[in-house]
Order: sequence, then structure tokens, then C-alpha cells
Amino acid sequence: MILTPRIPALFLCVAGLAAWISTARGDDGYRLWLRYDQMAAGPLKTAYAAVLPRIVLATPTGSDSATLAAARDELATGLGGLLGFMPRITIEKRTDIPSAAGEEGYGLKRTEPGTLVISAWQDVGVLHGAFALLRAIQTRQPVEQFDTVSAPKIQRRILDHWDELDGFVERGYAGRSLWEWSVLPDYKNPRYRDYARACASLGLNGAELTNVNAPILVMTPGYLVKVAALADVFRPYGIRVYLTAKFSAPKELGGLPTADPLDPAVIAWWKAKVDEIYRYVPDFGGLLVKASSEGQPGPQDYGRTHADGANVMADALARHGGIVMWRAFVYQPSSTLDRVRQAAAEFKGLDGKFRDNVVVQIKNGPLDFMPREPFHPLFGSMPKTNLAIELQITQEYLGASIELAYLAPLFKEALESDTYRAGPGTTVAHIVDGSVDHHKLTVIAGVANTGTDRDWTGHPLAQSNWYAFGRLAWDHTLTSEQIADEWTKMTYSDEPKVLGTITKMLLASRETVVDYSMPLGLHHIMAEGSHYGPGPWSIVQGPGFRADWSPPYYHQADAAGLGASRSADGSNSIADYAPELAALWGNVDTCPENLLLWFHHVSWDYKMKSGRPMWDELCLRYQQGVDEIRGIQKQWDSLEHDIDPERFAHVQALLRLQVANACNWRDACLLYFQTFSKRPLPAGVEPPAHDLAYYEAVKIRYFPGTPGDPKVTR
Ligand code: BDP
Repeated sequence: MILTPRIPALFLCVAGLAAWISTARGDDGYRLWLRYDQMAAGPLKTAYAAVLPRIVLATPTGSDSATLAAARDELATGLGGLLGFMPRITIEKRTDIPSAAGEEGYGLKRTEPGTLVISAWQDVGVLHGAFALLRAIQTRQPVEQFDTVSAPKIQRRILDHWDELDGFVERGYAGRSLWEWSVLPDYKNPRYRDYARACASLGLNGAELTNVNAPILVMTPGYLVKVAALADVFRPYGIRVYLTAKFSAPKELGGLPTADPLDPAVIAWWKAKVDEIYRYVPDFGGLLVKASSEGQPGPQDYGRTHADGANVMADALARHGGIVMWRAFVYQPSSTLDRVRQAAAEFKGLDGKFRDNVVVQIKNGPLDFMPREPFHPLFGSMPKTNLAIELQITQEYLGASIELAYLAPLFKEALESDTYRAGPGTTVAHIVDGSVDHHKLTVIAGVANTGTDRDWTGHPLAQSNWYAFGRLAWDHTLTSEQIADEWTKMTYSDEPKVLGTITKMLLASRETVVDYSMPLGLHHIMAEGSHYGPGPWSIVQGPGFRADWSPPYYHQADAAGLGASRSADGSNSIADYAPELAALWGNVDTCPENLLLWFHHVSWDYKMKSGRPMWDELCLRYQQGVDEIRGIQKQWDSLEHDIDPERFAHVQALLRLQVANACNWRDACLLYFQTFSKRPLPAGVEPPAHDLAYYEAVKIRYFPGTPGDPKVTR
């Protein structure tokens, strides 16, 4: 079958001209990494042109579909933009499809001269292959690299949007929710399609639309019809929709006297509700549930377990192929156990008790998306349960959309952590991808950083975190360097100065944020409410507030030293890990310094590897963070004449803010900890700009993404 691409040549000329004008004038970042600007003439472009006069889309059926149309459109736009010509695109029925392509992967192969075949078992694999071809050209790969077979290592690769129905995004820093509930289903913003394109270009295949603190109305018919409209836009791109479910829905929506998961009327209610959802969205992915956590209702309200709660929904969903993602982010108001141990205590004993279509979704660390934490011990504790990892793409604790923190190194650190569960090398990634325990259902989720800002993510460079999550969700063996290199080439340029400078900035940025905010294993010392900026002194008070919402619970600063005591003579959280790790982390002398104050209460005079006392090391580490971000700022400034003025000026201004914030972090934390250490700042640390009272008086109000107005007192 020969198909005429739906994009005419005149459009391509106009698009090329528009791209040129936009580069000359500036760039608002809307196109993300799918820019497709014209390549300069040269041998590589000639080589591409020689391979691509004809592209065959090969599937077992050879029939056309909306997904293949999306692939053709993308190829036409992309190749038209990059190379300035339109290949002849045909669809063919083939049987020689590589088996390694699996359900959603693809094979790319140059066959007879001038022909490239994109083959896949399913149409969505062809779409992924089309994006892979475009990426190869955008990143200037030699044509030999076109011949490849690729398949995702994790089955469900989902963005979780913490979006409310009124447009507020919890911990969202890039504007309002993308979903325009008030005008759906009648008006479908064209941006939904661009969202789906961006996700599909990375191989993401799920969008969970609503906040984990679940807005219950989304499950009513008036909203399900809107959900269905979004699902219709996403479907050709291989993106299924998921929703959050509130555990009390049978009571609140169904009018039942109870939400007890073992009550027959409740069981029947969930079945009927799920059946109803599937009438609106036949390929609905499933439900994400935050239950018995932070005030959310859950099975424990009825003396039932997390497994009882998850299974009632799972049974309702199983008949339709849907899944439950049951979150392990739980801690109990009544528990006196160290908060970082509570999820392990609640879930470990439930191993093997969840249905096959349930995944327990676990944050990368046991606390809460800190700039650095050890991996969550549950990854090494539940062999008979499907375990998903939840990463946070939005920068709740890493400077929101104001500060640069490229998160691939954080994601990799979590994924590559060795649990030792089935011997050395049993990494979190291998648990999550199912390969260790041969689990069939595998899930990776990322809390999205998208919003209505024109550039989608608020900070132009924060687009790299959406990109990094998606690429790692497809293939967790990619390195942070590879991903930074790809993203920079696609989003900025492959010109060596630009490429070298931006990738260097990206790769250093996460550790820089750690250094100036929470070095040496410090955690949870940020301002209350907004979670932006320093607040090690905050005591959170009021009804419902808890000791473990206040930073002193975690840093434990006193006259003797600093840090949480989690070794055997403290809360013993090391006992939740494999003996190898307990031995390593439990000993102050062998514990890696980047987790020292996570696991140990360390004397101010403790001699660090550098030979310096811990107090001096801490001060110098804060100073180092400030120095590093100033260095990053200089690197960016050097690009003034190399990239478009609009993105240049935006990032430049944000980096100026970031440097000021880094100084605030350093000064506020050191002045505060100094009230305990009673030691002078060592040589090399700049004197603080203000006194401690000044920093303590800073109150951040109306910070984007912050639920409610915090009540913080000293
Ligand atoms: C915390 C956030 C809060 C979320 C919660 C969660 O501060 O807004 O609701 O995690 O993941 O990090 O449920």
C-alpha cells in the first residue's frame, strides 16, 4: 500500500521558514526535543538522504491505522524538517519481524539501497521505531546505527500527574494542569496531541491523569466522558489513561454505609464502577491508589490490610485487563517507629498476598523524594509481589522549576542500587523489570513536571528530566551521559561548544543541589509547606500535624553532633536491608559519606575522610555547592552568542536566582547548625549575609504547587 503523507510540501517549506525565523528570534521551548530544524548540508546529511528515499512500515497485518498515520505524520514532519525531503512511505504485510521487538518495540533495517524498513509486531512499535529513526538523525548517528532492534525492559511506563479537577497541580511548578476539564469533551486542546507525541517519542505508554490525593468526582459519568475524550486523543500514540481512586468512593459516591473492602456491597460497587469506567474507556489502564496515608482513607479504617484494599479493586479490574498500582508511601499517625521504617513494617508481611494484577508502587527512597536517600528497603523485601518504582520528575525537594537539577543521575542511582536480595547485583532495576523474580507485570512511574507553561516544564532545562525519565523507563541501562548528550543535541544543538557546555552543566547539577542544600546525607530540612528553600528550624504545629513533619526529627542536631541515628543503637533502619548493607551502612566508619548523616548521629569533631572534622567538612560542602552553581552560571553565560536569545535569557535569570538560593541555603543552615556546634566557620567559607533571625523570618507564601497555606511557627 502506498500512502501519500498527509503533510504537503508547501507546508514543509513554510515550516522550515518558520523554524529558521524562530531560531533567529528566539525559541519558546514549546517543541521540546522534537524540533526537527534543518540539518546543515554535509556528508552525513547526504548519507541520510541516500538511505531514506523509501520507508517501509512493516507489520503482521499490513493494514493502516490511526497509529500508523501518526507515525507517517511524524516522519513527514521530522524528515521534512531535518532533511528537507519527503520519503515515499509504504505499509507492508511482513512475517520477518524480529522477535526481540516484543509487544511494543521495533526493528530498523536498511534493506535494498534507498530503503529503510521499520518493522514491529504491533502498530505502536512502528511508531516507536519512527521516533527512534528521527532521534538517530537528530543526534547525528552514522547510518550504520539505523540497523537496530529495541524493546522496552519495563512493561508499563507511566507519567503520574498530580492534577486536581480545578486545574491545580500538587507540587507542580509549570503552570496549571494540562487537562481542561471545564471544556472537555467538546474542546480538545491541540496541545494534548503534542503531549502524546512527546510521551510516545520516549516510548511512554501511560498517563495517570489525577492527583494521588484523589479528586473523587473524576469517577462520575460527567468526568468519565472527559477522560474518554483525552483517551481518544492519546490512543493513536499508544498512551493509555489511568486514574487515581479514593478508597472511600463506595461511601462518598455510592452512598454505602461502609468502604470495607470485604463487604459484599463494597465489592459489588467496585465491580460496577470499574465496568462503567470501561464503558467510557475500553482500554483503560487501571487505578493508582494512595490509601491509609497522610489522612487519605484506606483499608486500615476497617481493620483490613493493604492487600485486602488493593485486591477488591484488582478483582474488579482483572476482568478488563486493568491493574492496581497500590502506593507504599504510608505512615501511621499512631506509630512511634522511625518514619523511614514504617512502610517496610506495614508491607513486608503482605508479600504474596496481592493479586497478580496489583503492583505495589514504591518511591525510590524510604522517606520522600529527597535530593539523596538510600533506596527503599521494600525493593529487597517482597519477592512474591510485583514492585513498581515511583520517581519524582517534578522537583519538589530540588528547587522546583526555579533551579537546575538534571535528575538522570538520581534516577540511575536508585535503579542501580544493589539490594543483594538474590545475591550481589540484584539491583532495584532488576527487581522492577521483573527479571529477578520472573514477574509478568512491571511498572515504572514518574511524577510529571508538566503544566501549561509554554515550555511545558517552567525551567527550559527541566525538559531534560521528562526526557530522562522516559528514556530510562524504556531502557534503564542507558547512562546519564548518553541521555544528556541526546537531549542536548535534540533540544539545543550538536555544535561542540554548546553540547559540551550544556551536558557538563546538566551532569553536575544534581550533586550541586545536594551540596548546597542537604549534603552528607542530611534530609528533610527544607521550608515547610512550599518545600522550597531552607528550614532546618521549622517546627510544624497544629491539629493533625506530626513530629515527623518537622526537620529536627530528621537532623537531630544537638551539642554532641548531627544526623539521624539509624544504626543498631538507634532506630535500626539498617535492619530493613540485606546483611551486607546493614554491615556497611551501620558502621560510621564504613558508611559512605554521602549517606553519613542519614544513618548516623555524628560528633561535630568526627574525622572525615578528608581529615577534617565533620563540622568543617559540612561547612565546606555547603560552600562547595555555592561555588559549583556559580561555575554552572558562568558556563551558561559563555553560551550567550551560541543559542537563541529567548531560552538563553530565561535560563540565565533562573541561574541568577539559583545562586542566590544556594547562598541562602548555606548561610541559613550553617548559622542554625552553628547554634549547636558552637564552632567557627572554617577558612574558605564566606561569612553569611544576614543573621539567623533574618533567615528564620523568611516566609514563603503562595508558592506554586503547595497545597493549603502552611502554619509554621518556631
Ligand atoms: C509528598 C508531597 C505531597 C504528596 C505526597 C505523596 O509533599 O504533596 O501528596 O508526597 O506522594 O512528597 O503522596
